Amino acid sequence: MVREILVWPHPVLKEKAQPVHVVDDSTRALIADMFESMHAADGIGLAAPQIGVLQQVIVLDTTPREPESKAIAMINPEIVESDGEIVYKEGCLSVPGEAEDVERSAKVTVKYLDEQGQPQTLTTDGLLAIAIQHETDHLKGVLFVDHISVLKRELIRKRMKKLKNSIEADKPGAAKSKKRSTESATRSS
Ligand code: GNR
Ligand code: NI
Repeated sequence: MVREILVWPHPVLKEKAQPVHVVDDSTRALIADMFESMHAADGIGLAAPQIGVLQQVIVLDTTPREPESKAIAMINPEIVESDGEIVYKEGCLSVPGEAEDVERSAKVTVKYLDEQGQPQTLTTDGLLAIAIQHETDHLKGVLFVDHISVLKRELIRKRMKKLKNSIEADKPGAAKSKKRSTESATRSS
């Protein structure tokens, strides 16, 4: 089932996710929903808090268009080693339409449980390493906007407010709020 992705600054996105104690069918159902929601939104990663679930679960697929897509699910992921630096223009499904340079480690080693509850270790670099850091940040209540300047963050906050107002104005039976959203859009631009 495709789930709704929360948009920053939704309060749940700032919360810490809890570790998964038992990997069972409910965990695997959550992972299936996360893959479906990520692919529907054209993302390369998704963390459970983005669909309102405060559990330490992330999914990744940095090559969704390739026939041999390397889709990975990680439960309780922990970065145990980091090396080097890389700057990359990051986006986030919870901050739609925005992208900013973020500095990350170039190479990471991550320990996690797979969908069978088996412990795994992966060392990787490139976009996958960036995505792993982006997703593990989500589990700590941290978004890419927390890595950029206050000025840029506050500009994005204003644009997210406008976006929220315009979405609410488009909902059925919200004819009155449409006028308000136009006013606030005018004020803040
Ligand atoms: O789809 C996504 N693209 C992306 C691009 C650069 C760096 C990180 C990402 S992750 C993002 C999906 C998302 O929001 N995951 O939490
Ligand atoms: Ni994100």
